[in-house]
Amino acid sequence: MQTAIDTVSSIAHQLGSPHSFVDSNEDHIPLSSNGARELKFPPDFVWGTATASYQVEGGCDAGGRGLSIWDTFSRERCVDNGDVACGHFFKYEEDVKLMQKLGFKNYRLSISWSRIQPTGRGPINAEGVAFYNDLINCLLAHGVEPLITLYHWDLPQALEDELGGWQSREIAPIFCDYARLCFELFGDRVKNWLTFNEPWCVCLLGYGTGEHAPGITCDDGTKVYMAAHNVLRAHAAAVDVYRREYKAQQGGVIGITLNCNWNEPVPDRDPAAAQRNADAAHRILMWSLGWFADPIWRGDYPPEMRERCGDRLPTFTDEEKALLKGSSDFLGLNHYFSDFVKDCSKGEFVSHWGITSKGGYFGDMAATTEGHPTWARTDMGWNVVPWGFRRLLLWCQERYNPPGGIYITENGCAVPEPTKESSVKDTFRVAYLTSYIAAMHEAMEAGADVRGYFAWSFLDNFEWSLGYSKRFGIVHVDYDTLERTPKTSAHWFAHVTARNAVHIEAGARFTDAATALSHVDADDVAAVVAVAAAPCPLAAADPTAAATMVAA
Ligand code: PNW
Repeated sequence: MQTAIDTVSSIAHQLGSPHSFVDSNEDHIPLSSNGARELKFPPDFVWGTATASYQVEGGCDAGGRGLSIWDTFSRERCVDNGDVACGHFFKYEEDVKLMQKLGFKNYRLSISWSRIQPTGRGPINAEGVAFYNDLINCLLAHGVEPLITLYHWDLPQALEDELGGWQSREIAPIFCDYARLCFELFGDRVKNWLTFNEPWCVCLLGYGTGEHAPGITCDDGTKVYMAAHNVLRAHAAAVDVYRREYKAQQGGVIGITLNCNWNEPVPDRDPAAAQRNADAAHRILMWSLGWFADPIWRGDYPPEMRERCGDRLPTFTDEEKALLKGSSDFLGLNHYFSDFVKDCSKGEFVSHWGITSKGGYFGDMAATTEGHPTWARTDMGWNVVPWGFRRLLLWCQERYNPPGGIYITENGCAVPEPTKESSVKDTFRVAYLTSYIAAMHEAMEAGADVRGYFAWSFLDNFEWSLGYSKRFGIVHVDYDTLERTPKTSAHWFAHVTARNAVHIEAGARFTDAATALSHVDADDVAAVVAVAAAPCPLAAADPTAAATMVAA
């Protein structure tokens, strides 16, 4: 039988028609007598939930914290800001107790750099240090293991003002000093580190489309590529410091988290057109994941980027390349959705605000994405395509084969939840998470070395330029009272993590969650999962995925 990895590696070249290949690793999935399946995970599999400092903490002016670029950007240019957010800065103890109650044993959080160093370098803010000490101690006391992201987008404003933020080469050693400080202060207790969250967003949305802080737009792509270059240099330098100065004594691991969607070429009966779409899909993977992952796992930028960007893509010195290669103990991966891809000589991107960008980064990538009319979409407009997750994982495994495995550091969905009542009965989210976890399980059966999964997000929170309108939490937050209420998905996820398995009802298919779930009583989690079994419209687009998701 052809393995799934073989299948994935050849997808790009084989997809002349969507029906041109079949692989059935459904053989591996144990079926109970009634056709229900229990997908078990390895005993040491890591389950957790995630948040980020600016999205949940609030207390922006409390405890001596300095301004970050997100304070400035959101106050000046967005409808909402993170001044209060979930008030986690004040309510962290309650939050940690809730994690313990739900049995969530791992928690991914980020440190607000300007709480530790209000101007990004120099003086240390003792109150900020005390907050993270208290939070870390509280987590450990409640049996929750922290995974800490050093940079989840909230750059101290002073570094943007004084240097131009990630545009400046000088920022790498400054970030490195901040990282050293965190290892020094917290590394006796924190054993799991991430340098950066999603450099793609930092660079492209921050210094290209301008829809994220610091809100800089740049049409020729130069700023985007320069920011990425400096993020990579900063990442490598910080990992080097951890390994040389702290690892032996503290014994932790350190890596990076990258975001990537799956990009499926639009099939075409004309082999030349099919090939063009396959090349375009490959380019999107290179311009999103490969941009960062290639330097780290293969030693330099993808050759396709060098070819098309020329001098606008900066070059690494031999020393930098050596420092970068192997500079992540594992691959942290954030994944949310998939698209179909077509070749397009004028790459174009429409942002959350409806701003269209062309040229530069998008022109270099020369690809355009579209959904499939039958796909369910989340409140972000993101396509629900579990089989895309499976393919992405196998693709990552094949291209990078990361020695420390892959950790899913974010996966989840925003759901329209206009009232608390509708929010806590989040059947759509349960179906989304079930289907994505099942797809991840399939990828693991087929050879992807996935070792952990963190649901985004523990709490409803500040969704960046979209403010509080998008709810990603498995715990509802009432923004008037800051009251927390676990949603159906939180109870369901607690069940998954406790059993280290996900239960799939007989006949369940995971594609058209939206229509299928509208009439379900959300209190009945089993029914929710079962009803995710509506007729599978995706069968038309991907018979392979449909076949593997359906019990006999
Ligand atoms: C991530 N995309 O952002 C961030 O790490 C989180 O802070 C955020 O809340 C979450 O995902 C949901 O948005 C992303 O366009 C932003 O592919 C954009 C994309 C992916 C992730």
